[in-house]
Amino acid sequence: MADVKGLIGSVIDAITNRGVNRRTLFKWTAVAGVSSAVTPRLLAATTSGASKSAKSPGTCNTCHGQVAHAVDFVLDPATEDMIDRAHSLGIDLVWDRGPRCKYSHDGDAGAAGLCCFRCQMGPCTLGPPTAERGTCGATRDVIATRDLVRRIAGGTASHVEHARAAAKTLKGVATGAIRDYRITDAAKLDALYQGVCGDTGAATLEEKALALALASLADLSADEGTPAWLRYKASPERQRTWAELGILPTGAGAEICEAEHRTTMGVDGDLVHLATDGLKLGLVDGYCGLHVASNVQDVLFGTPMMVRAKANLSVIDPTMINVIVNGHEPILSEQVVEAANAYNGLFPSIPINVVGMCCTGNEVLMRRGVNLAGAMVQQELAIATGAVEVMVVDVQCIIPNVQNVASRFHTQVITTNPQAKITGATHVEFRPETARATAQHIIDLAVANYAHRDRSKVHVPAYAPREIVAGFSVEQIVGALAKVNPADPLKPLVDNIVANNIRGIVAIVGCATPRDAFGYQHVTLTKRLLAQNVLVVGTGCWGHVAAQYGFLTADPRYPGVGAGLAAVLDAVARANGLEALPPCWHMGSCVDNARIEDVVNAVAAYLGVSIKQLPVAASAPEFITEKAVSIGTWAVDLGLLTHIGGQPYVSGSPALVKLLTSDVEGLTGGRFYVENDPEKAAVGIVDAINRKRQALGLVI
Ligand code: BF8
Repeated sequence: MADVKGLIGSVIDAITNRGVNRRTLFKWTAVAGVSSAVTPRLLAATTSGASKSAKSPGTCNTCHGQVAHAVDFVLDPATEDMIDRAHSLGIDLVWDRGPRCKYSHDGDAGAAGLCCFRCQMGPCTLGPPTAERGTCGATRDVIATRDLVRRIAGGTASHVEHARAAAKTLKGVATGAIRDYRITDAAKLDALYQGVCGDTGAATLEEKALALALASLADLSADEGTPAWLRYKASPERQRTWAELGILPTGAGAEICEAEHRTTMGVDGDLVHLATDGLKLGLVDGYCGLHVASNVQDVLFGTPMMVRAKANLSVIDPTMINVIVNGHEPILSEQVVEAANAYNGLFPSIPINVVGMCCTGNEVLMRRGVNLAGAMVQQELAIATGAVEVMVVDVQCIIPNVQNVASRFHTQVITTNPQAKITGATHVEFRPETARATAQHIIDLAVANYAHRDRSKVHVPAYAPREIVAGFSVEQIVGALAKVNPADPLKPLVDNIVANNIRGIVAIVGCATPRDAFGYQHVTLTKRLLAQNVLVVGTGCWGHVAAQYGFLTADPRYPGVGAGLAAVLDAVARANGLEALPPCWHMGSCVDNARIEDVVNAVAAYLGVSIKQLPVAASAPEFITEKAVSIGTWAVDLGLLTHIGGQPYVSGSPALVKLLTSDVEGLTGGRFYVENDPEKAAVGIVDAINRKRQALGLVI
């Protein structure tokens, strides 16, 4: 027992002085044979940790008690293997740094949204025992809401910039200024041209592409009228609702600029007025960001159809030259894949293996079947394999520490976007006008860098990747259903929803958090929903987690899937000549959440009801980024129950919490549902779905 006490002492010392993540803590206690009765005490110690402030057991400083932690959950042994490897090399990971972040230990004001940095009179931190108002008199409601609106604006700006890049590329292709891309999906271009532009007399593909590009860019720059993409994509009922609420946006630039202005010191000082601006930004995100980026990329690079691939860190092949494409905009990664294919076509002695991370990984998976290396939180681990010649990145979710890890190996991190550089990384500026040559240059750098690989440092985990099936665009879903009923493709889906073989549809989207065991919340929620016959579709880092766990694997036994849903999946698979479908449908990157709205709109129109009446919900159980916050706001605009696993730094304003989780339902029909425990979240979501079914008169 003395040894155990000593161990506890050293553990607490380590927590106090350095911080420790919970995974490491459980490992230490397991190795030492410490009983489960002792471990909760250590957990409590981690919660009080460096700050020594009392927090209840089961919570921690990193997440301020927002997350119900998994005790021993392992998504994928390849990831665990690489975490051990990185730690053995003394490499800090995203899981390690959070508990040591000073800001996290300063009490809960930051997490509650009550730290204001809007001017130099502060920073003001509200809450007992400090003042109830900031220096300027801003209340906790105003401070928390202003910050939330700024985060929504940040996420919206990210998607709008993504859309701008896609639209400008399409414009260049249409005018001939850009020659390294072409229009790949002419049918989709034609449909979008008709829908977004109306018939403006364009005859050729190029004329239609130019009209679509200009209309898209006009939506970004306008400061009056309603975005053309919103008028085309949103249902008439939603448009009427938003018009009545006064939240129809004008152009993206004007709205984001207005939001920044309203939230600066001394402008908008009313919670409800500020919050409605947040709802408006959600629409900008959806219709000036997500829909534009997703659809224009389909026109340029092709609309995804079912593809097979592999997923986990072991897709990094130590016998090959490995290039990781990481980020979000496939304008770059499409060309890198092309250049690698061209190189491999020369039958070199060591071919190139391109693998994808984050949403860029999802993009090239969906259209090209490129293997998935991992989610955002795994990017350091990928480099720590020591077998990556180049990690080429564009924008968003590229954590700056990748360069720090790369400096321990021969890996070259190559930044490419004029908006995004990382100190120490190689910058190779990428422009669509010279895309092919730049991609070729990047491949040349990778080939040259292979000579610098230190074989003694190579460690690729010896766990076979999962076999996965992805590529579920709307066109693919409708196409697969059409094999069941060619005359009325949506009928099999809607009939099975009505009959309760499919209880409802839940879109699980967004990031994977380092605040808990990797993927635990995604997996737990997905499992529970599948078991209750809920069709789960998803995007983003959920796609990586789902792939690594096996939710994207086509297994004719449909393990863990409710009998009704399994029978539907089986019938659709057989009609398509397939042995099985994956239990979950991976619909792409985060901008591809636009695809999910298209599906939901189609079901609502088929039933003649509003989206808000459907047994449909959204969930981002592990959300991290501002982009996830803006997408979530859009989902609430759409009328969806939107579950999030943790509060978005608003808990310091009970009035704002009430607005977001309750009152807003009376406006849009949607609301946020905050539940940190995925088991409870599954119950809450299914309850909500059942209530919607009852209201529609459907069996439950
Ligand atoms: O846009 S899910 S961590 S990679 S923000 Fe980022 Fe979140 Fe991953 Fe893609 Ni989406």
